[in-house]
Amino acid sequence: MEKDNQPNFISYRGVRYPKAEMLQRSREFYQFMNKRRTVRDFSDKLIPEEIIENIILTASTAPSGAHKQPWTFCVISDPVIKKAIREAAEKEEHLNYHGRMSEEWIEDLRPFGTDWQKPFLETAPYLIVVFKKAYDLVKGEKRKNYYVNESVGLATGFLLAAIHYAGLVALTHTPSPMNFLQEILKRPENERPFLLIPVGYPSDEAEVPNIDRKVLGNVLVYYHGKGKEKT
Ligand code: IYR
Repeated sequence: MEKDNQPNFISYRGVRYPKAEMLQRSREFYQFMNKRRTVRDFSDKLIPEEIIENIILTASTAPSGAHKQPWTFCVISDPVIKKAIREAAEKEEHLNYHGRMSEEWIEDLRPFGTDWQKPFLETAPYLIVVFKKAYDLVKGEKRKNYYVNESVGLATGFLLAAIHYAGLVALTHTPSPMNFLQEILKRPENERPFLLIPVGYPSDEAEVPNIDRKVLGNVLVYYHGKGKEKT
């Protein structure tokens, strides 16, 4: 085989810590992440653009199928575009809340106090619209992407963690259907909207639902063999 076809590897030792420090770091990171809450009530206070850029750089470190990084993050601060997005989203949500969603769904949403009105789409200083790229367009030619939903979901998870780490809040908003985002933002045909994420500070009066997370026993199942040693 030609040398050019060989994979190009470089050494990697990772980041390593003594065991006690690992334990402490893992506990502290959990405690920090457990403070993240989805917020729907935003302040209009501005955020430096560099913070948004660092958050998106972090999101873009996520693993992806064949390292294709099949995502685009559109950052909107233009009040005219925010208004257009709000109007289009509210039109769809009005239909959702008045017949398109099942009674069970409406009932499941009751604890969150949501309705068809989405003022945060204009109040939050930035809207980040995550697009997934079903395929890449390289000089007009289609190039396949792999595990696109998994990849973009992972990147969005990293994005939310980075937003929290910066001391900001976000809402993972899913207006449905959301093809209007592709039109308003004039995205190319290979991009499809994935999530709409308002980012900012919580308003001074912000409240969140009084809900708990599942305990470990309800999300973790061990399969220890007989030979398991406690390390
Ligand atoms: N898209 C609607 C409804 C909605 C659906 C789910 I699942 C939520 O967790 C929250 C809301 C809306 O944005 O109101």
